[in-house]
This record gives sequence, structure tokens and C-alpha cells, in this order.
Amino acid sequence: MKKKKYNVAIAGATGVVGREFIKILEERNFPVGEIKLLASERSAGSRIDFKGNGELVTDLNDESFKGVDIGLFSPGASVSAKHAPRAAKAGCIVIDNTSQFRMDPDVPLVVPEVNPKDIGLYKKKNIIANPNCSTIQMVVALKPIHDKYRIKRIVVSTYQSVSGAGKEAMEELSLQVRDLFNMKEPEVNVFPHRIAFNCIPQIDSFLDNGYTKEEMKMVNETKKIFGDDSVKITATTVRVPVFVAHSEAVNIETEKPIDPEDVKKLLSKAPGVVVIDEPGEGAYPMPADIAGQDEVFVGRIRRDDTVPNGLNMWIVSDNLRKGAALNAVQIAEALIKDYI
Ligand code: NAP
Ligand code: 12T
Repeated sequence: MKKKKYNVAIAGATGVVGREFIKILEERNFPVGEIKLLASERSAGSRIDFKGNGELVTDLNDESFKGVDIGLFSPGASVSAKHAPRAAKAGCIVIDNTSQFRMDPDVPLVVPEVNPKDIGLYKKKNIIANPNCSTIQMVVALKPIHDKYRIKRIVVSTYQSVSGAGKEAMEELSLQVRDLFNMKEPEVNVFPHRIAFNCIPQIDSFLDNGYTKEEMKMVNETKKIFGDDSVKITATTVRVPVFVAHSEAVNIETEKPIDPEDVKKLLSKAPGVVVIDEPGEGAYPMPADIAGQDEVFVGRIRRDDTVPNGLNMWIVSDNLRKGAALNAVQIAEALIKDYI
């Protein structure tokens, strides 16, 4: 018999992704039975509102997942590494937002608009991975194009907001702006350099190949989600002084001849995509307008005539919503609809 309500735990509930989980469960009226808000000992004892009740935050420990049906995790990769498998063993299905399990062949990596069927693989480990924020918005926009024209190569440069790096990172941008306006030397703690009025071409740490981990997440995760290793992808990921919503300049080369007008029509009908592309009126998506919205927004769709079948586009989405919490809740919705 199907349950009417599901007990849900949020691991990392006091973080920027955790708070978005809470909002989205409320907004979408997810059938929550009991809710458990989990964080570190630092914030245990505080309260966060869920559906009008001040819910107690408790510390995440081995006992946290007894009787919990679904765990929405964003407590950082090392905490997920330790606690997600324990929660899964206790019978809780974990939807993990960290990078910890994404490339595990026994863990599905899911974007519901793109590869919903992969969800079924959760049975192997009771864990489903939520992709990286920059990967999610790119694959939502590119999947319909890949299906129709077959994408051979992707060149992407990102313009990523500070919220991707958590609550302290958002605070750092605010404080640095304040200090600079007060002729004070800004403090640098979270990012490798000053982020206020700057752009930093480093997100996450560097690997031996000269790329950052964030860049290689985009490469490897896109192939796994598309179920297609033949797509060539190269990425440059850049932090910019924007609070919420990531932007991406994307160049693609397809096997079949591609027509920008047809792509606009195709994307206008695609699930989860909104086209804003009226260059004559200065209409294109920008983070300041898109933050707080659910869809992936695409504009500046135009031919790249330096190669036989080339196209350029600009993709913007709220990294805390579709890039993190919303995608995970959509996975949970598919899970309760079709599996549990
Ligand atoms: P954040 O704002 O810094 O919040 C971190 C959260 O984790 C807080 O609730 C914190 O609790 C909790 N936490 C930290 N250490 C813990 C511990 N030892 N035990 C239990 N809870 C602990 O960070 P965030 O932006 O929400 O991101 C958190 C994670 O989500 C990161 O791993 C990040 O990679 C991932 N993320 C994924 C995406 C995506 O692309 N899908 C996007 C953004 C973030 P306290 O309040 O007690 O410190
Ligand atoms: N370093 O989930 O800093 O892999 O913006 C997401 C966001 C890692 C991740 C960031 C990051 C992830 C960031």
C-alpha cells in the first residue's frame, strides 16, 4: 500500500541549500509526515519555520534516520560520505546534493527532465545523487538539442554566483563590498581571492590536468546524465560577484545541420526551459531577474558560422533552486510517484 505521507530529514538544514529545501517542500506541498531538521552541533537547538511551526534543529548523528523515508542531504561532501550510507542502511532513501557519490556507477545521477528512468537504480545503494548546479542547468537546455541534432562537442564558460559556495561565501561578498566602500582592506577567507568587483577563474581545487574539480564535474557528470561518453566537453568555471543564479556561455557543434530558429522553437516547448531571446528589445536572461525562479532560462541563441554546424547560447538558472534543492525535490516527487 502506498503511503500518504513520507517522513523527511534535511541534513544541512541551516545552510543555503537546506533552507531552500524547506521552502520548496512547502511551496510544492510535498506530502511530508514528520520533518527532521539536521545540522552540526553549532546550530543544534535553534528553530526554523516549516509550515508555520518552529521546528527544532538537532545534530546529525547515527540515530537521526530511524523511521525516515527520504533524506535530503547538503551537509558537505565529507559529512555525506560518512552519514549517507548509514542513513541508507537504516532504510532511508538519500538524495544527496554533494559531489560525494555522483560518479559512483551504483548511484544514479538524475535530472528529472533529462534521465528520469535512471531513478530506478537507487535500489542498489538507496542513494540518488543530485548533479552539480552548473551541470544541471546546462543539460536541461541541451538535452532536447542533443536528441534532435546530436551534440558532438560543448565549450562552456560559467559565471557562477557566490551562493554556490554556501552561506559564509554570501556573507564574504557583502562584507567585502562594505569594506571597500569604507576604504578598508577587505578580508579574504572563503574564496582564494577578493570576490567583490572581481572575477575568479577558480572554483573548487585544481587537478593535475590544469582544470579545476568544478570544470571536470561538468565534463564527467554531463556524460553520465546523457548516458553518452562520446560527447566532447571542455569547461572554464568562473566565480563572479553575483549572489544567486549561475550564467553560462555555451558553444556547441552538432552532427546534423542546426537552425537557430528551430532551436528556439524546440526549447520553447522543452520541459523546464523558458526562452527569453529578443535581442532587438534587449531581452535576454540575467541572474538579477532569474533568481527565485524555477526554470532554466535561455537566450542569445545564434549561429556560430566558424564551424559547419555551430550554435552559441546563454543559459541562466537559480543555482539554489533548479541547481540544487528544486532538482532534488523533483527527484523525490518522481520517487514517491513511481517507486515508493
Ligand atoms: P552552507 O550554507 O555552508 O551550509 C552547510 C550546512 O551543512 C549547514 O546546515 C551546516 O550546519 C551543515 N553542516 C556542516 N558541517 C556539518 C556536520 N559536521 N554535521 C552536520 N551538518 C553539518 O552550504 P550549502 O551551500 O548549503 O552547501 C552544502 C553542500 O551542498 C555542499 O556539499 C555543496 O557541495 C552542496 N551543494 C551542492 C550544490 C549542487 O550543485 N547541487 C549547490 C550548492 C551546494 P551548521 O549551520 O550547524 O554549520
Ligand atoms: N564548489 O556540489 O563552490 O559539487 O559553487 C557546488 C557548488 C561544489 C558541488 C561552488 C562547489 C559544488 C560549488
